[in-house]
Amino acid sequence: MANSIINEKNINNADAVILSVGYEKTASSHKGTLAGPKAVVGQLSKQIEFFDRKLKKEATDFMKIAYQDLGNVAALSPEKVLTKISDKCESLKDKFVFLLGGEHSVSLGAFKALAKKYNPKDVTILQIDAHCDLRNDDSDYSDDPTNYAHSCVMRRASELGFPLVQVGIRTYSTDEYKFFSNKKNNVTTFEWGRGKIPTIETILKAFKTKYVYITIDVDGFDPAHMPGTGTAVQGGLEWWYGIDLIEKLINKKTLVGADIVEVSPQKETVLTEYGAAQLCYTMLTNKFVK
Ligand SMILES: [Mn+2]
Repeated sequence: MANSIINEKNINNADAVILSVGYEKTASSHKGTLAGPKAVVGQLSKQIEFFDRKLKKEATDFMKIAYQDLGNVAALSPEKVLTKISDKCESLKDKFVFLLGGEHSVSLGAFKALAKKYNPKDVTILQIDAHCDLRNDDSDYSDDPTNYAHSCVMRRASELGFPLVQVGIRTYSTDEYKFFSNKKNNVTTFEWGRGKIPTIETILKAFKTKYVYITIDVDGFDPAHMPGTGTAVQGGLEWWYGIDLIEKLINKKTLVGADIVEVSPQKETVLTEYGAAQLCYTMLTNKFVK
């Protein structure tokens, strides 16, 4: 077998476990995230250079990464999938779990497991996303409403008690606007467009806890960098701004988990899955470098 960033077969020996969750049941517009995790893992295995240009080290020399697939969960209800994810994360106990979706709703499985391991008030979630995902339910656009849709995931996270820092936001509903404007909900929203783009230092100041979790919906980035996603919105994060933000946050705080969601592979280009693999690699190398 050719070498890969995923370089450890035995989970017990791994620093981190990449957990694949192909799921897209509540996706509202363009489907296709079911194939996301496999495509990202393909890029991680074959395309990512081991030599880290920033660290000037071989990543596979200092970190051991294992891989698990949650299996075929496509037909399950959102509630069942979330329980499965959260049980799986809990069973990986002391391991750093890196979740690959799937639609954004899958992150809630990781949040639920995290809420058992830590006091949610001590873990701030950085959400890079075009959308707030702060809906109470998806009844305004779905005929079969649920509280566990991708557009509700950060509302559920907030209800669990996690402080949220949202970056790249450029579309939201009245209810979402009211929710993040209410100080009691502990949501800091950095919008893109309609004003000046914040400095990275300004964003970092919004993190008041030692522990952080990063959830990246790839539509948070500009579609020029991440075209393959279900609900693309113009004018997102520039690539190196995003990388810089992630690196600085991980170097300042303690990263306790992460996910990348909403990758929907395209026929024309592998740019999105390659970008997602780069983001995954960036988070893991900055977390585990010795
Ligand atoms: Mn999202």
